[in-house]
Amino acid sequence: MKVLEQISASVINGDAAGTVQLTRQALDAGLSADEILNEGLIAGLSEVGRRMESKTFFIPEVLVAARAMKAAEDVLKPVLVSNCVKPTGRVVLATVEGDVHDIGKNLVKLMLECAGFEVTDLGVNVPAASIIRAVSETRPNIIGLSALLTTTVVRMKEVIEDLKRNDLRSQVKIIVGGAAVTRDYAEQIGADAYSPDCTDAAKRAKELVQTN
Ligand code: B12
Repeated sequence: MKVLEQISASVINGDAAGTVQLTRQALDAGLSADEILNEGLIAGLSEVGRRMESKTFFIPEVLVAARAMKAAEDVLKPVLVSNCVKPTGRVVLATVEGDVHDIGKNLVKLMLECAGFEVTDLGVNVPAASIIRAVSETRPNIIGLSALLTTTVVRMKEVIEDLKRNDLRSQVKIIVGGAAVTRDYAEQIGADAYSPDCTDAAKRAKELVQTN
């Protein structure tokens, strides 16, 4: 088995120590942090999702897998941030109300910081009112919203409508993402950008501040 497959397998098995060790081994072997993240760790969690859907995995298995992924992320973080640049703008980031998934959001935060953004991370399960308050207080260039559930993705629309009601919509750009979001949905709710992954999210965010 190749090391990336081994990393995926150890995420699926929820083996945090093994995942950390294999991640180090992969870095030592010269694999890029991006490859390890996408083709090893995220690939493993995607399989966990499939097993969850087919009801062969339940919450306890998913939690240990998520923990293994997070442990390995700490090994990758210093490598991922080694080429970071100076501040280019401010972002308010949140997982919308009703949703506690934050692994993807945290990776987006990391990549945005790496691209030079100052990120105010409001965390998970964040009501629209808290996002509006943070926008009034910190005056960010961009709001980033994450949703992984089909039941919570609708909260993004509410945030946009609340921004309009508070006369704040024209002052910020909105980027949305997360497994439950599609490009079509982003367009439909009037977001400024959609991104399917964290590397692309940082690129889109840079474009958004340039067109500001
Ligand atoms: C880990 C996990 C959990 C963990 C979360 C731990 C944590 N701290 O995040 C726990 C166990 C808590 C959990 C709970 C639940 N989960 Co869950 N979970 C997952 C799983 C397996 C992986 C998610 C993940 O972290 N992926 C890896 C990251 C890196 O990917 P990502 O989040 O998509 O992020 C990337 C992009 O989407 C993008 N991105 C993400 N956010 C943003 C934001 C912006 C601004 C941008 C631009 C881009 C962006 O960049 C990221 C990096 O590249 C998914 C399966 C899947 N395929 O997504 C199910 C999944 C999302 N969960 C699901 C479900 C049903 C649930 C529960 C309802 C289960 C239950 N019965 O209780 C609860 C809901 C809890 C709640 N209220 O939120 C379903 C959702 C189905 C649906 N269509 O609505 C999924 C799809 C599993 C499935 N196939 O059934 N879950």
